Amino acid sequence: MASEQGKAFGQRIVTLERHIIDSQRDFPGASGAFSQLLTSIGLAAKVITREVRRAGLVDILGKTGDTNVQGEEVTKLDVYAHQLMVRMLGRSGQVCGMASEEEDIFISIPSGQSRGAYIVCFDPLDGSSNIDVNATIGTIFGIWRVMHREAMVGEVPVEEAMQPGRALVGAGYVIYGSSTIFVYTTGSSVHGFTLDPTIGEFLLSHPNIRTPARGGIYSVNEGNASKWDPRVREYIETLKGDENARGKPYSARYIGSLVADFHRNLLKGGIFLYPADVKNKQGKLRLMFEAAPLAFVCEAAGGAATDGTQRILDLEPEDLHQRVPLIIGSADDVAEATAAIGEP
Ligand code: P6P
Repeated sequence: MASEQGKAFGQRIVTLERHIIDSQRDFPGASGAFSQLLTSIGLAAKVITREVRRAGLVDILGKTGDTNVQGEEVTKLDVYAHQLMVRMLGRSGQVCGMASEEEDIFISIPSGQSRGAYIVCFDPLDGSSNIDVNATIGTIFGIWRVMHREAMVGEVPVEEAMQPGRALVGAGYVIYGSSTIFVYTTGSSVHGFTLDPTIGEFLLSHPNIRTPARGGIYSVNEGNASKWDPRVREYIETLKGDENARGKPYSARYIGSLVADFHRNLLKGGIFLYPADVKNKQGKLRLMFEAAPLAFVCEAAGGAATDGTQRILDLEPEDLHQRVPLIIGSADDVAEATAAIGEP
């Protein structure tokens, strides 16, 4: 019987960089540009991890006193993560334009700078209202290819970023929790890597993540219940009783940090909802920076994501910061929720 240590030595240690390069073989003719871009995001995740882990020790907790384009108070760690992502992506040489949830305008990489054919939309630090209470937060990113190569001559127009989620070539998230996990997909499979801080490497820990077709968890802010459409209230009530597909109540889990709620449900099975309500008629979450990238990951893991009537990945964006109702998670649960809540 192989010893535990022997088994450990026997297990192949796969770093994020190694995995990206190995996966590149699935794309004949790949130039390595996408691999370099993904590696740059991985490096940004390591640096943000360092700052998140020591945020309480240095003066980057708390608010800056500013509000972002979303009208939300900006924390110092938000600003740090945003500036770092802009710098790392800008210097990767693989990006010609980017958009951040923290910046109201599209950022075109100057034509004099080394640029590539990718457009990245990202939420640098999602759930940042949880930073000061040491709750889990995350980074979300989506990678599209520029639609018109001629657009790369000079200023890249924001229209190049206005692509549906189904056009994503890669997407993922980083979750800064009890450990830091980097999850990404190029559309066919989803893989998770846990940061080993002793060697500063992301190591493959969750190969080929598949989300259960049905879960036992629902995640929604029930404090908004009085503002929901009655059909939403009715659907949520069915999850609390025995008259549902499980034949028993679902468990309620809601951290208030999308990446944390999404990641738990992806691994265990479950459904996350941020529906529209009488106050937020388009919901609260952003299509380009949150819903589309996570929907791309979720579908690649066998799950589903809708806005209550249609597939998130089919939504044609009309505004860079547009919000969208989000129902995401286990495919059977999402189908039932959409049927219950969607337009008659
Ligand atoms: P509420 C965090 O501010 C966030 O954007 C997501 O991470 C999270 O899912 C949602 O908002 C929480 O919103 O209204 O429930 O506090």
